[in-house]
Amino acid sequence: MDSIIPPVIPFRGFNNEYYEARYVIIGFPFDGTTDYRPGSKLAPTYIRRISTIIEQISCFSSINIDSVKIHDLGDIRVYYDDIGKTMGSLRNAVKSVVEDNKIPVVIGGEHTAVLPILQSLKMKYSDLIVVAFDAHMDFFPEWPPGSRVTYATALRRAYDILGEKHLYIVGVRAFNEDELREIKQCQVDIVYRDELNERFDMILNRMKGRNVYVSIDVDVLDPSLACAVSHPEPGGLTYIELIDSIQKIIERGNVVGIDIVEYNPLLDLNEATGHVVTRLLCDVIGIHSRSAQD
Ligand SMILES: [Mn+2]
Repeated sequence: MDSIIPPVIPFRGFNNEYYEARYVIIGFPFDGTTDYRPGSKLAPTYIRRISTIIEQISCFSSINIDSVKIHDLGDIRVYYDDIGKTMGSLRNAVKSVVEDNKIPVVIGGEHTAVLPILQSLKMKYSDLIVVAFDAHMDFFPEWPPGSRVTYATALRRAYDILGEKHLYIVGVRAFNEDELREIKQCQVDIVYRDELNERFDMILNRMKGRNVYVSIDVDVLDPSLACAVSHPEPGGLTYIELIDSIQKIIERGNVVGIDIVEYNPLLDLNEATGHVVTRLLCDVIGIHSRSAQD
């Protein structure tokens, strides 16, 4: 695939063969619509490097990440003068991974990644449910005015693809009147940060036996542990709250794809956020692989 650039250092520093892999990592080094603090395009490179030095096992998954069959495909090629072509590269990469019955794990880059990912997943899983963990709604109909495909419209466009009652946005704690108005006209379930305990469990019942995609915007975490994002919001989820929530989804639904987006290494002076994000990636893959073994 000439729309893919193989990794210089693959995830964990070594690569399993594609044919034997259950999980396929795809980097999306793109932050071209980010108007405030760009830098998330560097995340795939940083995460790969940090992944080579972190411990094999954490107590949250109890899985040795090196025992999981992961193939790192590399980064999709980005065309800064052609967002459509850039999205097409990611769409094609995800499509072939899904057709080969593997789980795509996309490392952003900005949250616009969900569009091409969901377009591909919908072809195979027509009744797909999406759970997006995000401090924000990303639900502007257009932002900036006239622009339909940007980081601020990402989940609004996801809704276009998914239709009513198939999108859940969890951990929200900051939004704009325009988004609120739009949300009220759409059948989207928002689990505000302060409702995580009561409402989230209710929503989990609807995941039972369904195909689910999990999108993790790093800004859903509290800035005290993940401040290297373009729009940090206080009062976020703890690491354990996020891991617990994802684990509950994995226990009930059939998770068919994952992304982790919006980590910005340029804001990560001590690389603390990078370590949290890389651990999160290993834990989520570990928990998912454990559930398949049980
Ligand atoms: Mn987001």
